[in-house]
Amino acid sequence: MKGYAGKLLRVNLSDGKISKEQISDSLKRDFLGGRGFAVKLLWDEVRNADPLSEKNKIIFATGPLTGQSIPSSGKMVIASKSPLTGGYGDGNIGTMASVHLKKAGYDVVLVEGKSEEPCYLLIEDEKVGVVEAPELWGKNTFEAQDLLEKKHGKNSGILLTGPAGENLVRFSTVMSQKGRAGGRPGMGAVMGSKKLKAVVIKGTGSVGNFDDNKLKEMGKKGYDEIKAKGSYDFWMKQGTMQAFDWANENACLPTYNYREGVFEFSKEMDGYVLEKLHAGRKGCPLCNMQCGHIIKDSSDQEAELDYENVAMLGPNIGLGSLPKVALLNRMADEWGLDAISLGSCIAFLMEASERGLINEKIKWGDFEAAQKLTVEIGRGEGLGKLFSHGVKAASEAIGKGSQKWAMQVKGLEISAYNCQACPGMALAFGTSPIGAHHKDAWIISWEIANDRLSYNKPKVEKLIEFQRIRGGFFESATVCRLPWVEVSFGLDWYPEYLEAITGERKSWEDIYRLGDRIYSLIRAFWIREVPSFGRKWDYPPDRWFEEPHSGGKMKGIKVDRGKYEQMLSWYYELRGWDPNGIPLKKTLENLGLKGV
Ligand code: PTT
Ligand code: SF4
Repeated sequence: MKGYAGKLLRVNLSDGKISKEQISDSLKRDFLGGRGFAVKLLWDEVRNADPLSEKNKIIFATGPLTGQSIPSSGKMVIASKSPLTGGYGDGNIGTMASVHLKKAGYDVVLVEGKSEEPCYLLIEDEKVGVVEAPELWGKNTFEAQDLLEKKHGKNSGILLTGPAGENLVRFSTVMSQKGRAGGRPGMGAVMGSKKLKAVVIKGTGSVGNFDDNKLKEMGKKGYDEIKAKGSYDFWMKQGTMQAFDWANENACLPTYNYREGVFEFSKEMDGYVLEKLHAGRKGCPLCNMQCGHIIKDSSDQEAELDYENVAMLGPNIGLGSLPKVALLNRMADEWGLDAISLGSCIAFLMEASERGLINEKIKWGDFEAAQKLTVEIGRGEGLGKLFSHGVKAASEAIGKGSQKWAMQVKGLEISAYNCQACPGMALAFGTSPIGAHHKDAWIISWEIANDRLSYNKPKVEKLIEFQRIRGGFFESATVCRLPWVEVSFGLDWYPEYLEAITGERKSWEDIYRLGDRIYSLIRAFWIREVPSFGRKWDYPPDRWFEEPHSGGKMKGIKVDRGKYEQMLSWYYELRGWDPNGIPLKKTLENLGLKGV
C-alpha cells in the first residue's frame, strides 16, 4: 500500500541486534498506523512484563498522513506498557523526528532489551547504530538537544528523555525541540530504564504516494483554508491559552487541586496576559497554525506555554503569575517531567500540608516550594521520592482518606478540566484508554455549549464519537487534531488525503470501526496486564462525586454517582463490552480480533 515507508526498524539494546521488517498490508489496513500499530505490537509482543524491565518495548510510530505536505502532519505516537499505570500508555508528539523517520525509510521504530551503558540510537537512512553516550547522561533535555544538534546538525529529528526519565520517575515524558512533549504515562522512564538517552533521526528519502499531484493540490488548499478561517487570527494570538478564560468563565478551571473551577487571579495570567508578554512562537513541523507561545519566565529565560501546563502549574497550585508558571513549566521541560502530572502532585502536596497530613508546611501558591519539589521529584529524592510514582501512589502511601482527592484515573493524573459540573467530561476521563487524559474525548466544550448537566444516552454516544475520531483516527493517521478542533478545519479533508496517499478509500464508517478495533484491543491489553482491571478502574476520584464547588456559577454542583453509573453502563453497552467493561467475544470477532 502506498504512503508508507513500509518498514519497521527493530533495535535490541541487550544484544545490539538491528533488523528491518516489512509491515504487512493487513496491519496497515486493520490498524492504519501510530497508535493502531503500537497497540497491535504491544499486544503481540509485551506480555506480563515489568514496564521498566528489558522485557518491555518502546514504540515510535508514524501513520500514513505523517510527514506529508498536508496541515499539521509532523506528529508521531510514542507508546509502551506504562510504568505509571501498568496498562497501555502512549503520547503524541510533534517533532522533526516524525518527518525524518519516514524519509529514512521507516514507519515504526521498536526498541527492546536494555543497554548496559547510556546510549542513543542514530538512524541515518539505511545506516542505523547504537552510540555510547556517557556524556549525555544527566544532561537536561535542553542541554542534550544542543549537544546532539551540534554533532548531527540543527535540522535532525531528536527525541530525548530527561534526568527524570533517567531516574525512572514514572510520569517522565519524552521531549523534543525544547518544548514539544509526548508520552505522559512515563514514556521517558521507559527510555531511561533502557539507558536510551535519545533517538536521533536523519532521513533523506521520500515515501511514494498514490497520487502526489492531487495530494499537493489538496494539501495547499487545506493550508489556505486554515488561514482563511475566522478563528485563525485569535488562535495565532493565544493558541491553546484561549481556553484559559473560557475555562474560568465556565467554572471548569482546575483550581486548588480541583476543589474549585474558578480562580481569583485568573485575569493576571490568561491568554491576554500571554499576548502582552509574547516573545515568540514555536511548534511542530509542517504546521501553519503553530501553537507554542514563548514568554520570558521569572528568571528571564524563554519558556513555552500551553493551556494545560498553565492551568496545572498555576490555578491548580494557587499560583497567579504567568512568568512564575513559565519557570515551573521550563523546569518540567528540562527535567522531562510531564507538566500536568507535576502540577497535580504539587497541588496534592499543598492540600496534604493544609490538612496536616505531612509535617512540612507548604502553602498554596508557594513558588519556592514548588520549584524545590520539582527538582526533588526529578531526582527522586526527599519529598520528591513520595511523588515519583505519581499522585495515586503518593496518596496510597499517605492514606487517611487522601485517595479521594488524589486527582487521577487508572493512575494517570487528570488533565486540566474540573468536572464536578461536567459529567460527560468526567466520563471521558473515566474511560480514556490511557488514564485521565483529555486527548481521546474533549467533550467538555460540546457539553457546556449544548447539554451541560444532563446524563443521557445521546451524550454517551457523542463521547464515543469523539473517541473514535480523536483517539482512533487522529492517533493512528497520525496528524495533529488541532486544525479540526480549534479552527474548524473540515474533517472531510482527511479521507480525501488518505485516498490520495494510500490509494484506498475509507468511509467514516470504516474509520469508526478502526477506532473501535483499537479501543477494544487497548482494553484487552489492560485486562491481560492488570489482574484487578475492570469496571472500578473507570471512575474519576471521589472528590467529583462528593464535593461540590463552593463558589462560581456552578456552585453546589457535583457529579451524581448513580447517574454516572448509568452512563458508564450505557458506554459499555454501546461499545459491546460486558457490565464489567470486558469486550464480549462477539464484539472482538466482529472487529476482526478473533483470538484476542
Ligand atoms: C500532552 C500533554 C499536553 S496536551 C500538554 S499541553 W495541550 C502538556 N504539555 C507539556 C509540555 O509542554 N511540557 C511538559 N514537560 N509536559 C507537558 N505535558 C502535557 O502534555 C502538543 C499539542 C497539544 S498542547 C495538544 S492539547 C494537542 N494534542 C494532540 C494529541 O494528543 N494528538 C494529536 N493527534 N494531536 C494533538 N495536537 C496537539 O498537540 P501527550 P506536542 Mg504532546 C511544553 O503528548 O503525552 O499526549 O501529552 O505533543 O508536540 O507537545 O504538541 O493544551
Ligand atoms: Fe503542533 Fe500546535 Fe501545529 Fe498541532 S497546532 S501541529 S500541536 S504546532
